Amino acid sequence: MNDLLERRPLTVVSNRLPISMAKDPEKGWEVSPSPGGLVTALDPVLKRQRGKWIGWIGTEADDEVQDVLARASEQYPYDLISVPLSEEDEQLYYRGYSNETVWPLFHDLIGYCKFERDTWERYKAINKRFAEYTARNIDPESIVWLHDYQLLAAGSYLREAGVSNPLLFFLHIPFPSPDLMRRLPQEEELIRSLISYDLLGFQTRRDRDNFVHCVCEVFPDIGIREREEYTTLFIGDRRVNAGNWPISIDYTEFYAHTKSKEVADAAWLFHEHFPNQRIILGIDRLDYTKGIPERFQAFELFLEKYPEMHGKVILYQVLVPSRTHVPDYQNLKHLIESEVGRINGKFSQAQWVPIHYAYRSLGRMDLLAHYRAAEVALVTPLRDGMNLVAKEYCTSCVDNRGVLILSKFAGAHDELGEHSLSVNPFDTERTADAIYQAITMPEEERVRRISALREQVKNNDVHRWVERILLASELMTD
Ligand code: GDG
Repeated sequence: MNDLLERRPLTVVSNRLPISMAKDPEKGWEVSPSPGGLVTALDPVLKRQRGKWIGWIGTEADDEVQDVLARASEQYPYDLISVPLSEEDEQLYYRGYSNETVWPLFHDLIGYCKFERDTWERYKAINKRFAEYTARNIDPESIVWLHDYQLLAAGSYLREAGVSNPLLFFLHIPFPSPDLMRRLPQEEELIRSLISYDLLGFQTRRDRDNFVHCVCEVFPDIGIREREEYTTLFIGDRRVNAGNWPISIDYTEFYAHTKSKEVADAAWLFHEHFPNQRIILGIDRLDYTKGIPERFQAFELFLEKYPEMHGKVILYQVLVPSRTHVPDYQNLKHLIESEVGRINGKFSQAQWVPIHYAYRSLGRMDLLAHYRAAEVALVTPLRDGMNLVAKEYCTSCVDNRGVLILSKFAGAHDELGEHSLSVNPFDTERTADAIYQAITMPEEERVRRISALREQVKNNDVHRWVERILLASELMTD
């Protein structure tokens, strides 16, 4: 890491703090790391860097909760500052506008979008609250780095609160095309807020270009300068930079842990439950963007087209519970479970059940063991900002046997598309054939592809991601 960056404090602001709390009736409050891609990516970085993380703890923060949080913070090498949210705030700002308006719209799934005034009003109010807590807690010289779709409106409020620090924003999900963005009644307010940041980071070149085009729709007379690394927009007296920096994982840590004896043993044990069968793995948060029903249809067609595979291949699908209060997610869970039952009912034999389904979060060691034991990973989202599971799987194939089947609509496809089996998840037939190709792929081709994929992740790990973004911010503020 560059010296300049090491010296500069960093404040990260995101909807959730990197820990969450739950009250056990017997043991009292328990604190645990929060699940999800953002924490996976930023935790190793903030552990090295001085600074603060500002966010919501995930529950109503009374005095007792604040005490537990203060004690938990002592164990962290950086400060944790909680922004309080009430039950109603959570309902309207988080479950409402963030997850029922922005999330589906930005993933091109407009059919799931709800456009409601009260959720928008609360979204603005909470973004303002995040901005105020940030303004109160930052050091004058610190870089302030906000994250993700829950805080699109915070930029304007930060500037209104007098914050003149360099402001960075990273969007973890895709940025929609102008055609889609135009449907959002609050398009102009959100774009105005986003241009309050000095530097905006996106996962892919397409997201960066979509953002630039959307800004041009709202401000037709702006100046634009294109550079390889980022685009600079000149809007009145403001200069706003937008780049694409794909997020990644802590490759070295991930690889070393997966190679360990304990993971090797756990992987062996896991595989022993399915003797003489090849394991195809799916690991996803339960979300309609991840394309699970479509994946099951492709697997079903694979079983229909290639009956010689019966008894030899299983699909092991882990679904991590997510947004369990949102009706669309509850409906999706029911649909998935009925599909598992239907497909298993159609094909199962005495010694073989084709789909194994686990609805829970795996412990870290089990997660790595699943990756290591699987001969194929099916990563087939309908749309995804990046998809860290794809990168984790490639890294975990320490025995060089894995094949990655990857959706064209995952951000990770820009980096991993060439050496994976690239599929359109809406194309059931070709996805089914890709499963067959993966299972029957000659050893030499598997090794060549997975080695190239691992190398790609190794050379572009999460430390490089952070360095590139912070370096870009330094170049622009000097
Ligand atoms: C958002 C964007 C973007 C999953 N199951 C278990 C488990 N996980 C961990 C994985 C991975 C993370 O959760 C999931 O990351 P993804 O990137 O796949 O997906 P999102 O949560 O939707 O993340 C996404 C990301 O932000 C980062 O920018 O890539 O596009 O949607 O790290 O390992 N972890 C454990 N048990 C599980 O069962 N311990």
